[in-house]
Amino acid sequence: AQASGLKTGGVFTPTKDDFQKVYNDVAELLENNEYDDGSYGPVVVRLGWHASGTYDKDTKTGGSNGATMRFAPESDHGANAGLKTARDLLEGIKQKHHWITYSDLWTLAAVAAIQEMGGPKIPWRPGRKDGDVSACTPDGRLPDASKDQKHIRAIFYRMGFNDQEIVALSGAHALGRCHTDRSGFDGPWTFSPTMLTNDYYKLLLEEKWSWKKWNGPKQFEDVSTKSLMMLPTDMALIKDKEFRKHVERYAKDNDLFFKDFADAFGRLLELGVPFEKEEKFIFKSTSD
Ligand code: ZEM
Repeated sequence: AQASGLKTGGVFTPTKDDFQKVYNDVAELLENNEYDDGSYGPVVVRLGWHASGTYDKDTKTGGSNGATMRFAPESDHGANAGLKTARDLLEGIKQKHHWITYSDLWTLAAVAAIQEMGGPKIPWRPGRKDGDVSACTPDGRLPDASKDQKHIRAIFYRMGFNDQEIVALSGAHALGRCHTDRSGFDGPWTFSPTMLTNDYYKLLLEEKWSWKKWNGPKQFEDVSTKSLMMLPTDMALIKDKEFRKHVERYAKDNDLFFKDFADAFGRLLELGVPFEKEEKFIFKSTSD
């Protein structure tokens, strides 16, 4: 395919249009009635999050730069179970647009998934470089769903996020579901797991939640339909007074959630990346 980037001294320099083409190709792959709830969007968002959420602000290691989840041991970390599905899905895009790095591709794809599932525009910029196996992060940098607010804060403060941003990012659990063969947990958080809305916060506050009686790991189910779930870490957001304040704000105001989610998610995807350019792109969604 003829790309529009100028060739300067034999080096291909992609333009915004080239990245928009990648966006469009990702968007086209997302919907698939054979997979989960009909979209690869949620698992692609999770790939972008787990590629980025390894960042440690003190040692300046981890983060989306490097795309080190391509390699063992990081690909085998328990938290990353199931993300091969998303990496394999995006491999075809990488083969077509060979000039893009995996690390730019995974984060751009997460932006495309959010926008295509009705979420806000996430300004994004290129500049990530792929690393090698030596840059793999140690296991344990991503959150453990069986834990409490103290653990959540330790993990997200290490990335440089505050309480409000933690709650805004957690709204991504409006999307997708837990799989017994990945995390061991089971079920979706909302009734519309392929649409980003503030339903996660509304359900946390409005439903009655009780422990699910089963052989699996400890999780909550909604008393009225028993078809939705919450992780112990999700419930911690309404048990903790400081977190709860923000759950209440986002439950009341979807626009506020979208604005704060876009800011925090955009920042998550950039943690630790040594960008050379300031300019960010806002991609057209297919529904625009
Ligand atoms: Zn999740 N997440 N997450 N998360 N997550 C799962 C699924 C998804 C936690 C967690 O342990 C789990 C954020 C924060 C936190 C998504 C996005 C984001 C699953 C189920 C678990 C267990 C995995 C499975 O079985 O397939 C914990 C403990 C978190 C913080 C305390 C943040 C932040 C996210 C993005 C901004 C998404 C989209 C999914 C659904 C994936 C899918 O395949 O459907």
